[in-house]
Amino acid sequence: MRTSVVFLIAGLLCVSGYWATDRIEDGRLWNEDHRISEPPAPPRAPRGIDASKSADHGIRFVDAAADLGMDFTFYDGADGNFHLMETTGGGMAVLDFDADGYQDIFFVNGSRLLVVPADRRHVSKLYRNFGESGLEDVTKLAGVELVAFGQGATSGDYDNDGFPDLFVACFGRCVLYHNNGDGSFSETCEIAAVDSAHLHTSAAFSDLDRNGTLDLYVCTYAAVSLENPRVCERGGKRMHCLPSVYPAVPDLLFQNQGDGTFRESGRTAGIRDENGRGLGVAIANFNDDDEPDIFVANDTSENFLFVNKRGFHFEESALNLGVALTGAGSTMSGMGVACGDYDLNGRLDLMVTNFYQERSVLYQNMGSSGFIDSADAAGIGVASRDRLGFGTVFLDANLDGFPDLFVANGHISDMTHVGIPYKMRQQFLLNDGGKTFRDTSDSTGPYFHQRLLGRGVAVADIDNDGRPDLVVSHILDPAALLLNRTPEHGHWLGLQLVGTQSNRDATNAKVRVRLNGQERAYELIAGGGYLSSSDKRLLIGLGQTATIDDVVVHWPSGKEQKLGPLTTDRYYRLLEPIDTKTEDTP
Ligand SMILES: [Ca+2]
Ligand SMILES: [Ca+2]
Ligand SMILES: [Ca+2]
Ligand SMILES: [Ca+2]
Repeated sequence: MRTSVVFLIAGLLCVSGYWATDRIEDGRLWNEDHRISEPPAPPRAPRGIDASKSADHGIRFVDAAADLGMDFTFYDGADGNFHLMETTGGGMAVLDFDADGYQDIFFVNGSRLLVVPADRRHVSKLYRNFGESGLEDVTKLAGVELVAFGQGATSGDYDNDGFPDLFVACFGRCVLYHNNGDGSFSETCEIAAVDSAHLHTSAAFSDLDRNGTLDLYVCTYAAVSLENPRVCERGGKRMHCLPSVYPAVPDLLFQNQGDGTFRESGRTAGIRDENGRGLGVAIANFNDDDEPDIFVANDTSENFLFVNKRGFHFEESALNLGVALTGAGSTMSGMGVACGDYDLNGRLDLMVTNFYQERSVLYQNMGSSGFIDSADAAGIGVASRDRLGFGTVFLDANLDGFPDLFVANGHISDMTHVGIPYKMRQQFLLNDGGKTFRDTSDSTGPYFHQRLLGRGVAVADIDNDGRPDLVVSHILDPAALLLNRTPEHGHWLGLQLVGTQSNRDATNAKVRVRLNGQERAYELIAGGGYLSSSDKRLLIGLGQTATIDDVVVHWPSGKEQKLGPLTTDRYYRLLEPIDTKTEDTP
C-alpha cells in the first residue's frame, strides 16, 4: 500500500482538498512555455433548458468550414478498378497539439492507390485552431504531410510528455507521429512493420494493462490485392464487391513497452480474430470492473467484445454478452460505433451502423445480463433502414443531459441505375428523455439537407463554448465543421483530466457527478465514431441544473478524487493527485 499525499503544484488552484485549475479560458495551461496564442474568449451564458421539454428541440448546426479556413476533401483514389478501399473513406483526429486550449484537427487523406510519393495533391492535413480568427493549415510546418492511402487517425499521448501524439492507419504501412512539443511532429519507427496488402481502419489508444502508458488497438479490415482487383456486377454495371470476397485479417494490439516503443502482441493477449473485418472500435469499461474492454464492429461477421481479464489478457465474449449479432440473430455490416449512456442507467451503450436496408443496432447495456438490441424500441430501426451508415457519435447537442446521435451516411457503390441511393443525407437523432430517438435532421441546419458520402466523424468543442460541435469527412466533397449554434440549451460542465500516475490523457477515467441529489456516471472512452478520435475533454450536459453538488473522479490508476460543489458552464482542468515517494517496505 502506498500513502497518498497530495502535492502542491505551483500555478494550480487548491480548493478544499482537490486540485483544479481555473477554466482553460483563463489560459492556465499545462506548460506555460508552450503557450502560443491568446486564450479563448469566455463562453456565453446558457439560459438553461428543461430536459422534459426536449421535444421542442431547436437544435442548430452551421457548417463553418469555409468561413473558418478549412478546405479539406478526402480523395478516394478511384481508378476504375473498384478497389475495396475506395469505399471506406477517411477520418480525423481531434487533438490540441500545441496545448493552447483550442482543439486542432488532423484529417487523413487517400491518394492514388499506387502511391506516388512525389504526387502531393492529396495529402493529410493538420489545421491549427486559432479560435475566433479561424483555422490555419499548418501541415507542412508541423511535418505531417503524409502521402499514403490513409484511412483512420487517433491521438494519444503515448509517452506522457504532455503533448498528444498521432497514429495514422493506412492501407499498408501505418504511421506513428511523435509530437515534439514545439509545434512539429516526427515520424517514429517504433510501430512494428505491417503487411503492405492489409487495409487498416480504425484505431484507439487506451491503457489496457493500466500501467500508466497507452497501448494501441488497430482494426484490420482485409487483405486487398492491387494487382488482381475483384470487380463485381449488378444490373449490367461493374461495381465494388461485397467485403466477404476479401480475406479477413486479424486486428493488431500493440503493447506500450514504456520506452517509446510498442510490441504487437494481439495473439498472446487473446485477440482471437480469424474472421473479423474490423471497421469500428470503442474501448470502455462495459462490465462494471475497472478494466477497459474492447468492442470491435466487424463487417459481415460477428462483432467482438474482448473483455479485459487483467495482465494484458482478453476473453472474447460478444456472443455471451449479446453484442455479436443483431437482435434478430444475424451478422451485420458493422461500420461505425458510438459509445455512450443514452438511457442514463450508468452503463455504456453501443450504437453500431449497418448496411442499406439492414438498420443500425443499438445495444442497450443491461448490466450483468449483458446487452439487448433496442434499436426498434428506440426508433433507431426506422431512422436507419434506408441509409448506409458509417461514422456515428453520441453528443448532447442541447446539453439537456441526454446524449443525442449524429450519423454519417452514404452508399459504397453507385447503384442509382437500380434505384438505390448513392449520396445520402446525414442525420441528427434527438434523444427524447433516454427512451427514443427522433430524426430532426430537417430542422437542424442546411448541411443536413445535402446528399454526401459521409464517413469519418468526431465530436469536439471547437469554439470552447460548451456546445459540442462536429467534424465530418466525406468522400470527394469538402469536410464539414458543424458549429453547434443551438440557441437554447442546458448548463454544462467540462473536465479536462490530466493523469500523473495514470496515463496522461486519463483515458477510461470514470467520473460520477451528483446534482440535485441524483448521481450520474460518465467515462472518458477511447475510440468511437469511425476512423476517428474526438475531443478528450469530458463535456457533460446538465439541463436546468446550474450547480453541481460534487464530482468524484475515479482515475485509471485506481485513485479517487472528490471535488465540489462546482459552478457550471465552464471547463476545469484537473490534475491527478501525485503520491509521495513512500513505497512499500519489504
Ligand atoms: Ca490547439
Ligand atoms: Ca506525447
Ligand atoms: Ca440531448
Ligand atoms: Ca462549441
